Order: sequence, then C-alpha cells, then structure tokens
Amino acid sequence: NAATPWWRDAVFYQVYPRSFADANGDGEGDLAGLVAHLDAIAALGVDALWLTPFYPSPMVDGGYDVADYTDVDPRYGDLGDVDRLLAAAHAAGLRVTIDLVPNHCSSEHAWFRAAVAAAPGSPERARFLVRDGRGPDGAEPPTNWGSVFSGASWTRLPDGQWYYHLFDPTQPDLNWDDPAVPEEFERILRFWLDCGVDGFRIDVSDALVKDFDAGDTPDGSPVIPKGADSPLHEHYRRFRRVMDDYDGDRMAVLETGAPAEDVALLLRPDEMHLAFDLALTRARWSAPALREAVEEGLAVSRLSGAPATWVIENHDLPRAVTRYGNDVELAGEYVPEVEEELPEPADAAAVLARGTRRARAAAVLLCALPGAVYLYQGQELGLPEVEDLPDEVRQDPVFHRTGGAARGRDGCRVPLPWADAEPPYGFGPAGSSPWLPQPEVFADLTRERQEHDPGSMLALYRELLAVRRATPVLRRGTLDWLPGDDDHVLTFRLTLDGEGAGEGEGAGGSAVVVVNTGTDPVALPPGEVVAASVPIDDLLAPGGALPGDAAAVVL
Ligand code: ISL
Repeated sequence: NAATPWWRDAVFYQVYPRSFADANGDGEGDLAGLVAHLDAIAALGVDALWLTPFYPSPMVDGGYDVADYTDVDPRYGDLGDVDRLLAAAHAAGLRVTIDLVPNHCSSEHAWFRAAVAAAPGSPERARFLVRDGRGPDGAEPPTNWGSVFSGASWTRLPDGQWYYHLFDPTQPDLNWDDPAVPEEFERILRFWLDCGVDGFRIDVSDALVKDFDAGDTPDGSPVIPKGADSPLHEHYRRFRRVMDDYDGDRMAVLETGAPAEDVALLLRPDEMHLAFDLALTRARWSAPALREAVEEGLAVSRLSGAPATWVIENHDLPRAVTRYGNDVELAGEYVPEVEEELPEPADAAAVLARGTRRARAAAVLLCALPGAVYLYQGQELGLPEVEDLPDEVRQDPVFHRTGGAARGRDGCRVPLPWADAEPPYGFGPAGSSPWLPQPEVFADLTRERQEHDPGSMLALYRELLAVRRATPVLRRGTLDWLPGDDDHVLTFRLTLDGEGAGEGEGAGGSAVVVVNTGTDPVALPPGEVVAASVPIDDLLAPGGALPGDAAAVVL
C-alpha cells in the first residue's frame, strides 16, 4: 500500500564508477560521466542506484581499499560532483545508495599508517586486529587462517607483531571491539546521510567480528560468529538508530556471501533493511538449480520478515551471458573455483548466442520475482565476460595473489560500450583509451545500437521493468510453485490481494511465470502474455508454445 517503504520492491542499478562513463578522457569513468548519462539509467525504469566505492583509494581492490571514507578519489571528481549527482538523480526520480566498507580499510588510510608507526599496545594499534605471533620470536602467525584472495590472512609489521586481513594485505581489518571504530563509522554514516544519500550497501557485513580464540581450523577458514548473539548486531542497531534519525526512508542492504541460514540470522527488524542473497548467482541454467535458489531467497525472507533480494550479476562474478552460455555453476566459495570449471568454449559465437538467449529468459525471471532486484551495469546490454584480457592489464588482486591461477574479476569490469563502431565505444571522448581494453564484440552491443533494436537486451529490460512497475503482483506477490516438468521447467504463480497493491494500482490479481530451461517447447497457461524473452507474437500464434531457453509472464 501507499505506506510500503520504497526499498521493499525497488530495482537497484549497480554502477561501477570506474567503468561507467569517462567525461574527462583519462580512460577511467568518473562522477561527471555518470551525471551526464543518468538519463540512460532513468529511461531503463529502475528506482535507485548503488555506487561501488568512489572514495580516495590506492585501488588495489577496485576501491574496496578505502583510504578516506568521507571524500572522493580525484580520478572520480570531488564532493561537489557527489552533490551534483544527488541533485540530478533525485530530480530524475532515482534514489542513490553508496557502498560502506566497514570490515577493512586501505593500508594507506591515516589510521593504519599511525598504527604502523605506533608502539605495540597503543590506541592507534587497537583500532586494528594486531596480535603477537606464535612460536620462537613470534615468527608464526597467530592462526592458520587464510585470506579470501588466497595466501595467509596475517602479515607481519616491522616490529614483529601481526595484523589480520580477511582480504588483501593492503586491506587491514578494523577492530570493531575498539569503541573508536563504531564511533568513526557513525560519523561516516552521518556525513553521507547529511549529503543526502538514500542508503548504503554494507560490504562484507557479516565479518566485522572474528573469534581469534578459536585458533587454528582444519581448512584454514576464519572463525566469524554471525549468530543472534554476535556483537555484530549491536553495531547494526547503532547504524539503524543513526539512519532513523534522518527524515525519509533511508535504507541499508547487507552484503554477504553466506548461505541462507546465516543470512536470515543476520537480518533483524531493528537492524538493516535488506540482505543480498547470492543464491541465484550460483545457479546454473537448469530448472532445479534455479528453483532451489529462488526457494533459498524466499526462505530468507520468510525467516527474517525482510523482502527477498534478487541478484544474477555483480562486479565480483563472471557475466551471466557467459555463465549460462558455458553451463557454468558458481561454487559457493570465490572466483578461483569458477575458473577451474570454465571449459574452453568450442565455438565462441554459439556460446554467446546460447548465453544471450538464457540471460534474456533469466531477465524475465528476475523481473518477476517479488522483493528487491539488483542489476549490474552492462547486464541490461547483455555484455559477456571479457575472458581474453591480457595479463598485463589485469588489476584484480584475485589474479595477482593467485599467481594468475585465477583470472579474477576484471572481465566483468570492462568499460561500458555506449556508441560508435570502435573503442572507446563512447565510454570516453574519441581517442581516449579505457583502463581495460574493450573487445570487438562490444561493437554490436553498444547502448546506441540497442536503443534502436526492439529485439535487443536493452529493449527487453526496459519492457520488463515497465511491466514490473505496472503490475504490483510481480513486485509483492506471494509465490507458489505449479506442477510440471520439474527437471526442465520452472512454473510459479504469484498472487496478491487488493490491499497489497499500491494506491491507484488497482486490484492485486495473479500472474504465472514460466521459465523453460529445456529444449522441448512447453504450453503456456491461458491468459495474456505481458512479457517474454522471445517475441510475444510468436507465442500467440495458434499452437504457440514457449520454446527452450525462454521465459514468459502470463496474467
Ligand atoms: O567473504 C566471502 C567469502 O568468504 C565473499 O563472498 C565476500 O562476501 C565477498 O568477497 C565480498 O566482496 C566484497 O568485498 C571485497 C571486494 O573485493 C568485493 O569487490 C566486494 O564486493 C573486499 O572488500
């Protein structure tokens, strides 16, 4: 109804600023480029933006190594650009959410520099997770835990103590048991809320508190208490009190790679509003896998009372077109696992065509799931993963720390193609060279080309988002599975009573969503086909049926 907070069923568009649009021609995207192209995002029909970090950073981890939480990296502009972005976005009806990185900062952050310079036991060191080592001279790290980016998670300081980093050695973890840390993050939250941001995506939100007393683990994985009694929740209650101090409905989404049970424990009504559930990103293109992932998202929602949150792409994962085209399933762990599984594509064009067909069907599914939806820039263009980046240009620490064993995440971060037949494809001024080279295949996938092609991925996303907006049952309905050929077809009904529909949106009603991951066509239920991944006219022909690798929504 009219009182439903906006974020419960919003569509968020994730902007990776370095790769969105480059206004000043230095090869890297910037906030001015984003402002200049806001109309393209608004025209897509989304409700909000999520910007990945744009703060001053040495950019070892794409900006998730923050050197100053309340400023803008000069490569992206300055605080004036943030004001201009907020004003322009709000004028276009878009909310703006930003990334908060509380688990770790950059080793270039003033606090860490001070900690390195200070003595063991000093208040400067207390802000980080610094410990004495084990064994003779403390030469052994305090635990055997490994870092997410491979290698050890402890690095030695010049005086012999060790500091903990869940990710790269240049990303020291903050000590949330030291009151200075939550206090500083309250200041940071207020700074951005005062600027007018509408919400936050909280990076690695489940890992702020570690249990070092647990000591070594059999597989070297860290011990991170996430349960109901973890001090974590005190921190999020504080975040929430700060956010509730502000007018309007500011929101936060927890980022976590955790399984559903843990995600549900993490979310509480007096804490953060949403949590990512990345199950869909891990499902391969098969009805049972997709059904299980949807179930998982719904279970989190049932257990927590928060809306489900649906994602198929982000800046950490191979693009959906490539995953589905190759039949790749993402292992729960991290990027390296994916790389092992990626088969050599027999025929790149065939893989692209198949992946695109499936990604179109996945788009229909995504936009017909009740709850909040996150899209990643370029997903609406059907961009494939760029798999052949030369080693010299790769930046991701996942690539570098594994000695190249894992290709890392650069392939989904290649600057967007906007227009023209050759690089930089309108990403920056003619003659500029994007920080990652764009592949030839981008020539066929520019936004400009797709604007004029009713059969394009862009046209499909626009249509889907318009239908979603006009059809409350797709955003807020209750989902029930319908029987069918479960191995190859995903069929569910969404229902919504009149009260659940928003003011002026008419009665609730019902819809049936059919996703065919098999090869045999399936009959559609009677009704009006309002959206499909294939031309709707084909489905309306006498005897029309939904072909393989396709999806439709029937009212
Ligand atoms: O912690 C994990 C597995 O143990 C991951 O799934 C984790 O949730 C994920 O790696 C978090 O990613 C985010 O933080 C990283 C950054 O490199 C990613 O780009 C960001 O999305 C470190 O800040």
